[in-house]
Amino acid sequence: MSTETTRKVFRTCSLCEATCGLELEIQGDRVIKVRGDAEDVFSGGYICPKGTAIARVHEDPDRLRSPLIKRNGKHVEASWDEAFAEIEKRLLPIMENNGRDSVAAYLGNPNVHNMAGALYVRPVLKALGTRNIYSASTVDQIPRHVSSGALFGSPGAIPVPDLDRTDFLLMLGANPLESNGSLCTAPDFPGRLKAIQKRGGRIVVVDPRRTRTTRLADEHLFVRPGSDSLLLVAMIHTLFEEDLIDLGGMGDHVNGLDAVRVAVQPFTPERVAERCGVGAKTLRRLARELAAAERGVVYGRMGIHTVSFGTLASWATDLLNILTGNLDRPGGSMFPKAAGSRAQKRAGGRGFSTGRWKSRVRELPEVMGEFPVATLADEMETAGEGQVRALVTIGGNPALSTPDSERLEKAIENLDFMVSVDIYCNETTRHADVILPPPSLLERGHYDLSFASLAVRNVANYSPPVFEAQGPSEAVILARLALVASGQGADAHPEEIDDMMQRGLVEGHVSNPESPIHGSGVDEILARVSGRPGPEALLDIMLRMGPYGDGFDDSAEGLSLDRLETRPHGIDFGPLKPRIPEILSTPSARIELVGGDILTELDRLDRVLTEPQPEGLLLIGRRHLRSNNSWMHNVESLVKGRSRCTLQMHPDDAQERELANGSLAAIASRVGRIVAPVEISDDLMPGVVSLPHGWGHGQPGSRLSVAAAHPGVNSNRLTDGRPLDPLSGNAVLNAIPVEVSAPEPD
Ligand SMILES: Nc1nc2c(c(=O)[nH]1)N[C@H]1C(S)=C(S)[C@@H](COP(=O)(O)OP(=O)(O)OC[C@H]3O[C@@H](n4cnc5c(=O)[nH]c(N)nc54)[C@H](O)[C@@H]3O)O[C@H]1N2
Ligand SMILES: Nc1nc2c(c(=O)[nH]1)N[C@H]1C(S)=C(S)[C@@H](COP(=O)(O)OP(=O)(O)OC[C@H]3O[C@@H](n4cnc5c(=O)[nH]c(N)nc54)[C@H](O)[C@@H]3O)O[C@H]1N2
Ligand code: SF4
Ligand SMILES: [Mo]
Repeated sequence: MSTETTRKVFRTCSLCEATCGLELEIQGDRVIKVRGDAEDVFSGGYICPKGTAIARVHEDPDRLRSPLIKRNGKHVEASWDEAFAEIEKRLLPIMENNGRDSVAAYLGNPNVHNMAGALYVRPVLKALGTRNIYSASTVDQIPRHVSSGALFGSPGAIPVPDLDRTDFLLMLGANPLESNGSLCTAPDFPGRLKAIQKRGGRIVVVDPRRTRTTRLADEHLFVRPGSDSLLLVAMIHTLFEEDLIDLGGMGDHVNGLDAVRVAVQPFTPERVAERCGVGAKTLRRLARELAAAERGVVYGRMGIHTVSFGTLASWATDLLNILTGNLDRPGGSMFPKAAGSRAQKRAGGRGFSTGRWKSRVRELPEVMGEFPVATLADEMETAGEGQVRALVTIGGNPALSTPDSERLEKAIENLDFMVSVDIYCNETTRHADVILPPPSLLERGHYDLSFASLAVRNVANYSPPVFEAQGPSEAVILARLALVASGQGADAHPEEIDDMMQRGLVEGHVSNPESPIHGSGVDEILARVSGRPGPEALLDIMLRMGPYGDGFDDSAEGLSLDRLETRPHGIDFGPLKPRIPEILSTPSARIELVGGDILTELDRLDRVLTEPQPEGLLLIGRRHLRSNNSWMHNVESLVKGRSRCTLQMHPDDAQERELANGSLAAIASRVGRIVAPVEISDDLMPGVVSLPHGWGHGQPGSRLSVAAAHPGVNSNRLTDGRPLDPLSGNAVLNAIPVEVSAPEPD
């Protein structure tokens, strides 16, 4: 028996958006047990199988512990100084000879789960000075930002369903029993859904596939993939037609109600029903039910955002909430107020615009400073001034995560240089000339900067590192990368970046006449946070200057990182409170119901409806509780058992193609062809097939021994980089036309 003492630590799980509290039992340098933290103010002990696996990722022998440099086609271990010297030697000449836009950056999903990613990527991008910025946002939630920009004037003003107080939830294209929720941070999402039913409420789920979530729901409606915007707009139509509009408290805060009435006129339930696969009577009933609910809310996610009308569908969910008086009221759709956000100003602002510049090849508009990742390969392949010759990836695996990925990988292979900040050598980073591995998730402090502003309660929770980092922190790695890219050399001190960022943040506050520290000395304030690592120092400033902060007044009761550290289970600031009009940043200080280019999308929707309905199978994705996008398949406990990377299809569709359960099927789209085992299931709507993403491991040069034994196939070889949601540039990952057949014998 070990004589080492065990210690208990509490930590917020940073693996998905649910932010569960974990209780870790530590012995020496090992995690011996992980359970849910029963006292966590938000999750109350809830945990999923991935939460336990956080320890397995930390221990994973395949996780990189030192930088790798590619020499003669093979990755070899190198020191940190060698790695940065290599980047300086190879990246700078490309920038100097071909211009700043010749370097592209891809920022992956883990950046939003990580303080370094949230705070230190910005200086890297600034130093690169490129317009070729890409991220997981354009294969995910960017339509939601664009619709919020149009309606509320700010892409960050995203309302969330007030799950704990609603009694009617209409949920579309989300499967929180597997995903644990998205753009709605709610640990124990399943329990919160059951609680709706326990208090007599109703849940209706719209999904082309029967899922664990639809099984829990009171009603499940199959919908034809890609058609939700029609369904939602027909519901809006019904509200007008049947005189069910009741803006409630929003009456004085909206512009454009008549324009909506006119624009939705053509979309009668009867006209859209066949396209949606949902009857007109049902559509009308849903609209009436929402209007009649005392506290109702419409919530949509991946399945309605990653389609060709993603922004319109996101807009339509908000419109339904606004028109039924459910926006900004308890039990409806509400705006969180995060502890790390800026204490609120007055309503009104400059509003939101896109297209300030365009991509070189396809002339796609920039959205939030990014181009659609679906056009990254175009920018690499197409010769001419500004052609992308080098790539920086930070916590991303676009070779598995982004559309038409076989083409993207070929383009990456032809680059002159690539550097990746990543904990693994995987399908993407195997192509990198230099890999810079940050410490593990347990070797860093954690605060959910992103998800606190999407949470169904206002909470704050800080987790100190569990173990001392074995190498430079991710913030230091990114700071050094920024210094190299800005020409200050591989030897420059990363503290310069810390100082620059802290100074910038504090200067903003002391120069603001409404700030409690207006007129204070910058150095005096900086001295108060010194001694903390860079991200923590920034966090402390943000918390102290935030809506619950002490404003740097030590005698005040308010929040500071010191105070938060005394509360290992977090601090609960209570349920969400109304925030309109203060949250509005439109020039009119009102909600612009037809802001942005929403009306042009309604016109396009009308045109689509007049075209003949395309025939053939439509491919959709799916998530599993034991998955996490592309990168946790190297944990044995999460991949053991039957292969999950199967093509699910309806028995009729299988029979028509003479495909048996377990047999292989060839799946072909406009851009690619893959082979996967068939899983026959009447969970699928006829005409719809489903394949999960994030698989396709075992590639030469990657170092993922467990994942290689459970490779699966890459569904993004089928997704197409050409069609996009025009307003946001989001890729179309659901409703992909495919042909499925028995593979030709070799
Ligand atoms: N067909 C299809 N494609 C999809 C989706 C879909 O539903 N269908 N979903 C899309 C969505 S929503 C998303 S968010 C994207 C996700 O796609 P990506 O943005 O590519 O993110 P991940 O697949 O999560 O890959 C994460 C990478 O970060 C690394 N990593 C993990 N932790 C850390 C860390 O702490 N620091 C650093 N530097 N690296 C780390 C991992 O090794 C891995 O390489 O995929 C999208 N792609
Ligand atoms: N276990 C696990 N959890 C995760 C992740 C993971 O990979 N695994 N990834 C995380 C990330 S990055 C994200 S963004 C979130 C996403 O979280 P969710 O938004 O909940 O995403 P999914 O679980 O993919 O659920 C999407 C649902 O949409 C349905 N769907 C597909 N097409 C359509 C359509 O056209 N219309 C409608 N109405 N439905 C459609 C699918 O059948 C599926 O049930 O999950 C996060 N949590
Ligand atoms: S639901 Fe998400 S946050 Fe909670 S334990 Fe699982 S992976 Fe971690
Ligand atoms: Mo995502």
